[in-house]
Amino acid sequence: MIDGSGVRVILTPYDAGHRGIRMGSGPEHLLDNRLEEELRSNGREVKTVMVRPDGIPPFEVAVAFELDRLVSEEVRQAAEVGEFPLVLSGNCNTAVGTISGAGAEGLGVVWFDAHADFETPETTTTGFTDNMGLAITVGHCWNAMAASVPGFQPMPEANVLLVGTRDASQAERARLEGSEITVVGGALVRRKGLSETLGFALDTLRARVERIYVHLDLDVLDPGAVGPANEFAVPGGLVREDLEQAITMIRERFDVAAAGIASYDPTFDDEGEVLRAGLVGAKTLTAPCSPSR
Ligand SMILES: [Mn+2]
Repeated sequence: MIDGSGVRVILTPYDAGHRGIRMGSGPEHLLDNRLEEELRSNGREVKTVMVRPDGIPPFEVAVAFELDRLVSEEVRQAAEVGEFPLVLSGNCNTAVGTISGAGAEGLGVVWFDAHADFETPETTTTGFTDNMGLAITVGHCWNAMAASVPGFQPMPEANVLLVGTRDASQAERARLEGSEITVVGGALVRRKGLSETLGFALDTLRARVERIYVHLDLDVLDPGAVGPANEFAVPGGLVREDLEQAITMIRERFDVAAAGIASYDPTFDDEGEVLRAGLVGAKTLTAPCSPSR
C-alpha cells in the first residue's frame, strides 16, 4: 500500500551470480545518478540497503536463489513497517524473491519485458537462469530451489500479465500459449495503444487480484526510440511516455505492493536515455498518491 511513508530501495547488483558486472552494474548506476533524490522529490523518505550473499565459490544458480531469499526477507520487513519495497537487480529472476516477500495473497504480476523470461532448464539453449524468471514465478521449474525462498508460492498463471514482449523462443511461445498468462505483446501495444490493450487486460485482472508486483525489465523500452538497455535489446517496445502511462494505469486500478527494476547495463546506454526512463519509472511507481484511488 503506497501511503506516502518511506521507500526501501533494495540493491541486488548481481548478474549470473557475479557482483557488479554487466547488468549487475545497473543498480549502482541508478543510485549514482540521483535515484534517491528523484524519489525524495516525491516527498518520501528513502532508505537504501544492499543484499550480500555468502557463497564461495559462487555457483550461479545457488547465488540467484540466495539473492531471492535475502530479497524476500528485505521486502517482507519493508512491507511490515509500511515502506514501499523497490528492488534494483541485475537479473529478472530476483523477482522471485520480491514476489515471495510481498506475499501471495491477492497478488498479481505485471511484467514488462522485451523477452518472455519463460525458458526452463529443459528448453534453454543459453543456460542463463535470468531467462527463466517468469517460469520460476509460476512454478514451471526450479521448484525445489524456489521452495527455499521464504514466502514462495507458485503464482497462478492467470494472475500474470506479460507486457511489451516481442522476443520469445519457439518453446517459450508454445508454453505461453498453453498457459493462462495474458500476453500484451509489444507489436499489439504499438498497433492499438495502451488503453485498448493493457487497459483491457488490467480491468480483467481486477476480478482476480487487488495488489500488484510491477516488474520492469528496462529492455522493454524501444532501443531505437529510447536506447538499448542491455546487450539483449530487440527492436520495438515502449517509449518513456508509454511506460509512465502504463504504470499510472496500473496504479489507478491496484495497490502496487512492490516493484523491481532489472536488466540495465549502463555500458549500452550511451545517451543516458534508458537511465532517464528508469528514473521516471521509479518515480512514477513510488509517487505518494495514485491518480484516482
Ligand atoms: Mn527480463
